[in-house]
Amino acid sequence: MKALEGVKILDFTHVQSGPTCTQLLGWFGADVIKVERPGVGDATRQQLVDVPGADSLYFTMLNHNKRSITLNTKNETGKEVLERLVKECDVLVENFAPGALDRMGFTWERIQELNPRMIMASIKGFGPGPYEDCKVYENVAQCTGGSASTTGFLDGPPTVTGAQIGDSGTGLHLCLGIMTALFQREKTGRGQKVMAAMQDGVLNLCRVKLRDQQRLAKGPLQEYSQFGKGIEFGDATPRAGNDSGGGQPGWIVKCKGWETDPNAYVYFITQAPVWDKVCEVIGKPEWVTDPEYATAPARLDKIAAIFDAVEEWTKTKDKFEVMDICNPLNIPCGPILSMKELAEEPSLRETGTIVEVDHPERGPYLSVGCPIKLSDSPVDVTRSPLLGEHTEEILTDVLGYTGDELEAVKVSGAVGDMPKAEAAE
Ligand code: CAO
Repeated sequence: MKALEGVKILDFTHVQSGPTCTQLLGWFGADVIKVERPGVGDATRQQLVDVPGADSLYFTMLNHNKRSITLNTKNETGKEVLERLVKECDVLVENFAPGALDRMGFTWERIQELNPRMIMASIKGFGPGPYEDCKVYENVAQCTGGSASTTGFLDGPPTVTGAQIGDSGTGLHLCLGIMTALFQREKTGRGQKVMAAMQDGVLNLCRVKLRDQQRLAKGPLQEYSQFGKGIEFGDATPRAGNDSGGGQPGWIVKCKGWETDPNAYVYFITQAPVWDKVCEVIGKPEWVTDPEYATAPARLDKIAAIFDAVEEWTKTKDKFEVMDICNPLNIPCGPILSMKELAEEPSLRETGTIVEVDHPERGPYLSVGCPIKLSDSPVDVTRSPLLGEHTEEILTDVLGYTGDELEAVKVSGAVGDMPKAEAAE
């Protein structure tokens, strides 16, 4: 039995943000019914194609454990089918551009009329305010949510990060909102609207940078290496390169092989309680007692110089040797792992964090499995559906269409071709 067994999700999501949310719900055991436009489907099916004619990795890696129904929701019969789905499901999840669902005729009021228990969960780029009507993609959210202005090096431009904090991050936020609303519905019997704006999600993940913005009003940020270099602070939280910026200084330093390997680096943290061990390891035992270095406050204006010394040592070891030496001494450090190394890491395969999935059109591929592990609700990752693969199954098994009624839907143009699962295999 899975945690969300019996919960039906009407999945109106596309691209990345919404699909990450409904994929999680599917992994927790919900029945996720993905509604797609006939003949077209989620645009990502045909984006970044690496195997001609097959669904892209972009799509397959975001849409595991879902069923696909093709439905033209602007066609009258299509609207009727959608109404039946709204009555049948527990949660509607969507990340259309603002107003698209209303234009289809499915306002929040109408949805409540059809099903007062319905939880309607939306991702939008912005919350209410001057930008609420804008269409938004990942990097727009990173830039408007405070991440880009605080990422990168002091002397370089604002920088976006590879972690999809705008899309996948907001998908996670929405998923938590949905679970909370389902929990409240247990007591009230009522559904509610759940909204996660991408700007808000990114800002939430940049919380510590708003902390620093306020600290800046009281004086320079001493934990930023900019302070030790004597570079003046402006009036906004600066980009801090690889500074930890927190209570324990850290930096990315070179390891053996850095001249040819772009990932021969390690993140090294000079954890205060083990400062004596750090000094011994890097060959600076005199710093243990030298008053200029012995205490954390005394070291604050020397962060860059300290990491130069750390690097002199790390350059003599490879990144895994650094970890092997430092971990037993409780010196936190992390090798910079490439995607290639992560894809090949056996321990991640064993925990199901990296999974190999088979697909009838493209063959086996790697994906990131569920990063959240529940001891009583294990995850089985199943491949993403082909476009409309479950249309007939959903019309009959979920909505109870039979005979002439089913035929009428088929000839109405409301649904697309209906490939059978066996044919797909
Ligand atoms: N049948 C018929 N019509 C359908 C349909 C279906 N099954 N599914 C969708 N459509 C229609 C919608 O009704 C909409 O039509 P109208 O504009 O005429 O009302 C249309 O398809 C396109 O929807 P869209 O505007 O959401 O799509 P887009 O590609 O133009 O924009 C995006 C994409 C992501 C920018 C936009 O959806 C958005 O801003 N979403 C919210 C923020 C978000 O999630 N962004 C992250 C995306 S991941 O990087």
